[in-house]
Amino acid sequence: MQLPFPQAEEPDAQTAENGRLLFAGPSEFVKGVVAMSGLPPADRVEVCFAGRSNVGKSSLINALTGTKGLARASNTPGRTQEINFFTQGPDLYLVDLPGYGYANAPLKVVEKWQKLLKQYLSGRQTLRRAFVLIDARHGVKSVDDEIMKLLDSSAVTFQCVLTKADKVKAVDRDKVLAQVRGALAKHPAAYPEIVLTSSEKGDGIATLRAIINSLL
Ligand SMILES: Nc1nc2c(ncn2[C@@H]2O[C@H](COP(=O)(O)OP(=O)(O)OP(=O)(O)O)[C@@H](O)[C@H]2O)c(=O)[nH]1
Ligand SMILES: [Mg+2]
Repeated sequence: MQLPFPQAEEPDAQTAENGRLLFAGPSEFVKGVVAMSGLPPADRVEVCFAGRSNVGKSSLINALTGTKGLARASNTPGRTQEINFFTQGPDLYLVDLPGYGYANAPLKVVEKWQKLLKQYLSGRQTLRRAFVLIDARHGVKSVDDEIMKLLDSSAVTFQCVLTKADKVKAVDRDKVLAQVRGALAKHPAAYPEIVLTSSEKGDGIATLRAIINSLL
């Protein structure tokens, strides 16, 4: 029986190669945006990486692009405070979003990010897919569910990416996968495949590259 929300299959050799080639090209930081008025022109396909603080958004962008210091990754939750735009070749923007669900910052600041995040997720014409990152140890939390609802109502297709797969044992991972599948089933905008990744070990990176390439 096919499970709902199966794990994405590994790409065949040609598809994987196309994905590799896309990310073999240069990636460059474009700008960090703090207001909708600052967004770069919507002149290419865009994918974004959303998720709770510290889930591994910036690390995943670094792993995809093979550029360690491109997106700033850190031990301090709430590190990425702007919407950061990166180009990957001439046809694609990778967008690193500020984490949500981080309470340990001044309320005013948190509210400002959340507002911008919501405006961006619901109002960007060229946003082709949102990757919603979920820690493979923790599963979907209520803040994730809220973001998923927002994406449903904005009709932005989102795909769930489990992060830090290297930190979880197989049995625990399967429990979390079941929880994630149950949560995704409630969201019409959820793309029906999950990608399991480790930015540390490289798991799932070739698969994700191929998926992103397929959106161009
Ligand atoms: N073991 C392991 N650690 C990871 C992985 N991905 C990220 N981390 C660690 O998790 C921490 C947070 O990673 P970031 O990439 O900064 O997370 P973020 O989602 O961008 O965080 P904010 O910008 O604060 O929202 C860092 O210490 C990373 O080294 C992974 O695949 N495996
Ligand atoms: Mg970050």
